[in-house]
Amino acid sequence: MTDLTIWTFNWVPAGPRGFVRDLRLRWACEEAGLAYQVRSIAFDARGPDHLARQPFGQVPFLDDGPVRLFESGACLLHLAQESEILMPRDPAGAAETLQWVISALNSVEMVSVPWWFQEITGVAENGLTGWLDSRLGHIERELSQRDWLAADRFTVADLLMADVLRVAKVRAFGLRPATEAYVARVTDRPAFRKAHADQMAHFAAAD
Ligand SMILES: N[C@@H](CCC(=O)N[C@@H](CS)C(=O)NCC(=O)O)C(=O)O
Repeated sequence: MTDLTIWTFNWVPAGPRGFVRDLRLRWACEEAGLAYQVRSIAFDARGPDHLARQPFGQVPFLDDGPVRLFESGACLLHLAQESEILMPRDPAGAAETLQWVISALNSVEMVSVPWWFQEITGVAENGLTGWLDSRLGHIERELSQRDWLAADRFTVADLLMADVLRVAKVRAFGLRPATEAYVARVTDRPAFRKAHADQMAHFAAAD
C-alpha cells in the first residue's frame, strides 16, 4: 500500500470518460514512476465528506501522507516536487515550467472551459469563440518554435497543456498544425496511454 492516493469519482457517464482530471495525476505519477493507488468517491451522492475534501464537490483530490490537496494544478505541482522528471531543478527551468503550468490553467483552460460549456449547452455565443481562437493562435506561434513549452524538454507543463488542449470539442474547433502535432506527440507517451486506459477501465468497472 502506498501513501499516494488519487481520488476520483466511482463512475461517470461515457462522455467525460478519458477526460476526468484524475487522469492528469495518474499520468504524472506514471511519468515519474511514483507508486500510487486510486480511490473513488460517489458520483451521485456528494455529501459533506466530499465537500470537506473538495469544496466544489469535484475531483480530483490527492492524499500524500499528511498532505491533502485539491485542484489538479496544485496536485501536479506537488507531484513535481517529488520528481525531476516532471520539473527541472535549476531555477530557470523550474520557473519556466511553473509559468507554463499556470498559463495552461489561467490563460488557456480559463477560456477553453467556458467555450466548451457554451458549446455543449447551446447558450448564445458571447465572444468566447474569438477569444479561444486568439488563445489558440498564440499557443500555435509558441509551439511552432519549439517542441516543449519549458526547459527544452518534457515537463509537467506539457502534460497539463496537452491535457487542456486535447478536449474533444476544443480539438474539433480546430487546433493549428503545430499544436495538433504537439498534442499528438505528448499524448502518445506510454505514461499517458497507461493513465488513459486505466481511467477508462476504472469507470467501466462500475457500469
Ligand atoms: N479546477 C478544478 C476543476 C475540477 C473539475 O472540473 N472536475 C470535474 C471532473 S474533470 C468535476 O468534478 N466535475 C463535476 C462537477 O463539477 O460537479 C481542477 O483542476 O481540479
